[in-house]
Parts: sequence; structure tokens; C-alpha cells
Amino acid sequence: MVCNACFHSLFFNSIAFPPCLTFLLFSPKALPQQQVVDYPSFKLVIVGDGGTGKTTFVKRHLTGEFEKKYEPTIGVEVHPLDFHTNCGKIRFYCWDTAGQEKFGGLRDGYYIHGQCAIIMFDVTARLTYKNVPTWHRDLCRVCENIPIVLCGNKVDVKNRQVKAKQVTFHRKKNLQYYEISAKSNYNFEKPFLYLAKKLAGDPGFHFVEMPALAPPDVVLDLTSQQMNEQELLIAANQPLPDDDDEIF
Ligand SMILES: Nc1nc2c(ncn2[C@@H]2O[C@H](COP(=O)(O)OP(=O)(O)OP(=O)(O)O)[C@@H](O)[C@H]2O)c(=O)[nH]1
Ligand SMILES: [Mg+2]
Repeated sequence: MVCNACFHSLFFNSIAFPPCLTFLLFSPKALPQQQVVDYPSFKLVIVGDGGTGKTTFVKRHLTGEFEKKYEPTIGVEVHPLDFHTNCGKIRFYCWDTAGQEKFGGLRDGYYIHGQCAIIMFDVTARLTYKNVPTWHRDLCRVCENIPIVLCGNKVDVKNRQVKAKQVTFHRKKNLQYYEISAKSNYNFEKPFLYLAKKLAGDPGFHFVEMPALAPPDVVLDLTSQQMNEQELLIAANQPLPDDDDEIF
């Protein structure tokens, strides 16, 4: 493990980088109107259809609260989110973009210099999953080879329309997939942890302190979610369908 003193001397002197800290080399320049911090920070772009829960997910981390009301994002909102890791603090500047076309603003202009991304869909709305390839294509046109997490949000809802085994896009494009629920806090830290590990190039990288979230707004039925996770594991060993449209 790298101690804090070591972390700081490496950060300021930039001599030799142990694997855990090589990600410091990729720290972005300070963003306009954002406070500059003396620890590694990354631009994280969050995309996906309107209403899938992008803003709710970010706000849950930011304030701990769950936002019940749906107020579409206009253009983009940038929020810094800090995490405490075994290698010190890191920051994600979350670029929470508008999913609704009419509020899109600069659209893929917001992706420039993105260093990692989350693509979100809503497991209760099929169309939001069908649109994932378009979000992915647009993102990859601007940001080549960045770590991306696909998130299926709202798994707390009983009657989901996109079943776990129907989610195959991540396997085709080599993305990480997580089932999440901003409402119940299920897997809330997983997307950030995966991206941090990838950016650090260190699988041993871990969070040492979790953000204080408000209690879940709904208690997830863990037994049925465990079945979904099991379904995902089984599906991972099945041949990929040629076209996702077949299953819908
Ligand atoms: N049941 C359930 N509802 C959720 C969850 N996450 C978000 N929602 C609800 O989904 C609605 C839309 O959430 P937003 O976060 O505003 O959606 P968005 O993706 O930011 O939408 P745009 O800004 O238009 O792109 C809100 O009413 C939230 O309360 C969840 O995990 N479970
Ligand atoms: Mg939003």
C-alpha cells in the first residue's frame, strides 16, 4: 500500500510512479469555474436517455438525498464528487448531461476530454436500453478508449421491462455492467470504484470511506435481485445474440 507521504511526494516531485499511482499522470487540467484541488481529478461524462436517473444518481452522492421529482437537465451540470481511497483522495468531475433531445445543448461537445463515462438506462423502460448503442457510439467518436460503465438503474421496481439476461450490449463492447438503484442505494459506489480502478491501473485500489447517503427510499428485495445477478452470470456464458432487437 502507498502511504500518504509517498503519495504527496510523488504528486509534487513526479519522480517514479508505483503502479497504483500511475493514474496521476493523466490528471486533467483544472476545469473552468471549478475549484482546483491538489489531488487527482478526472472528467466523468454521464449520458443516457432522459428520465433514466442520471441526475438522481449524482445528487444521491452529492447531498445524500433521493430526488423524487423529475426535472430534466438542461444542457449539462458539472458536479465534483470526492472519494477517499487507499491511495488518497480522488475527484470525479461529473458531467451530468441532458438526455432529452430538446434540452441537449452542446451534446457531444460536452464529451471533449472525457476520461471515463457512465451510460445509464432505465430497466423499466425498454427504449432507454435500445438507445444505449447510440449513446455509446456518439461518446466513442469523441472519447476513444476510455473506461465506460453501463448502468441499468431502477432495479428496485418490481415489474422491470429489461430483464438482466437481456442486457448484452456491454459484452459486445467490453464494458462493465452494473444493476443499480439510486432509490435503494443498491450498488451505488460500484460504477465509481470500477472507473477509479481502471484509471489507476490497479485492481487493488479501493475506497476506504463511503459517502454518507440518506437511508434508502425503498428497501430492495435482495432475494429477487440476487436472482437477477445470478441470471447475469449465467447469461455471460451464453453466445451473444446478433442483434439486441431480437429479444424485444
Ligand atoms: N424507482 C426509481 N426511480 C428512480 C431511480 N432513480 C431515479 N428515479 C426517478 O426517475 C426520475 C428521473 O430522474 P432524473 O435523475 O431526473 O433523470 P435524468 O436521467 O437526469 O433525466 P434528464 O436530465 O432528462 O436526462 C425521477 O423522478 C427520479 O425520482 C431509482 O433508482 N428507482
Ligand atoms: Mg438529469
